[in-house]
Amino acid sequence: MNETVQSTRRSVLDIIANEPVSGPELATRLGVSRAAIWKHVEALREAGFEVESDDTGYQLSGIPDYGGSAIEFGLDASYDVEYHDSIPSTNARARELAAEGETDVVVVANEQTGGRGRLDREWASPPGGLWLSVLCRPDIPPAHAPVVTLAAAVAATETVREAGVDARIKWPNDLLVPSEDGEKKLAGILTEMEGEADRVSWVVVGIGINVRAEGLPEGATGLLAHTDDVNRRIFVQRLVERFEALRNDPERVLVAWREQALTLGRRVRVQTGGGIVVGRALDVEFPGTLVVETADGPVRVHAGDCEHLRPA
Ligand code: BT5
Repeated sequence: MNETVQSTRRSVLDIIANEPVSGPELATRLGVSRAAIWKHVEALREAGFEVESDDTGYQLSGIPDYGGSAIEFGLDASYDVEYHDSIPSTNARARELAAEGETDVVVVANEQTGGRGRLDREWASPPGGLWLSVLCRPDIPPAHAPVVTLAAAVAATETVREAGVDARIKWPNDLLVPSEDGEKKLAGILTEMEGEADRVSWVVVGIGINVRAEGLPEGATGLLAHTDDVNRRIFVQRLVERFEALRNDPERVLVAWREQALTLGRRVRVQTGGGIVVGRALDVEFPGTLVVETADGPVRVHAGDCEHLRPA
């Protein structure tokens, strides 16, 4: 869909959301023909929106459960949403869009058939989950990019908690739900980017949040194991809105990250490119560095796989 069509369609929905508005009036307000209005309404119906029409005009009476237009409708952030019932990976698709010069797009899928974690690990993405990738072009140096990932982790945690599930962050960006039989992984984040020496060109932040508990590997959990109902449309909207607000406010990201962290104060074992670091996690510093108190003093870890250990 081209941009004008998409934005006109969003405007039609906004106008008919609360009261009936006639075709001619819509046409005048949006500066398009009456035939064009009719086509937009038909397209919206095909996308699952219920639009009533009578003598008083068109009025919105139902929103589809999920899908691109459904997520865009009522989204308070300037992103286009591209939806797929099934796709290999939303990150791979967002990278393609980045290569085409796009920005401010959220790719959402109901199912991924080739979902990926960090270091090319597999990410199980059965139908019904929350699999999405946000493509943006922040004006930051590549070295600051980790803070964008932390922003996504905070946004995801806050949205999950709002949905009634007690998730916390494991450094750098896993969401875990503590339970009697240990801490289970609810969500993961995979950030990919391209940049020049001093500026990021694009960032793709892939967020995977399990909804159902079935079809997941050992040690994983889904939102529905902890709450009765999840409205994925509203969930994605709130998540994207929070992410957008946070990524422009790095100071708040760190403060909020510390508040939501499960890792700080814990004994950890971090597998880094340069070896294993064991000790007590003290703090996270800008742009996302973990400070670990080891037997040889504090060590700063920039990237790695972190494991929470039992207290010594
Ligand atoms: C991550 O990697 O945690 C990042 C996952 C990012 C997934 C999103 S979904 C939307 C977007 N599109 C993509 O293709 N990816 C992103 P990592 O820290 O490397 O963790 C991967 C490990 O988690 C695997 O090796 C498994 O052990 C485990 N795992 C796999 N699928 C899982 C799931 N659905 N829930 C919990 N754990 C899982």
